[in-house]
Amino acid sequence: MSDIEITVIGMTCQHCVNAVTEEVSALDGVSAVEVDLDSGRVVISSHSPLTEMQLQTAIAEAGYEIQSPA
Ligand SMILES: [Cu+2]
Repeated sequence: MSDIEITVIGMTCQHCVNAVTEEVSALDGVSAVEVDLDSGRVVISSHSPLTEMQLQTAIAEAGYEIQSPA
């Protein structure tokens, strides 16, 4: 179990938060996703390690961008 923290650019409302949460939650091993709308900070709890590529793809699927890589 590990926690990964990333910063996502472009989220403006609860809908954005939901979209990011949904995409990241769908990744293998992810047990929890916590999104702070104001700071753009996303904390991901995962049972298996996630690659930067996986995260980038998930965030892009949701329509946003990672500012600082994990
Ligand atoms: Cu939104």
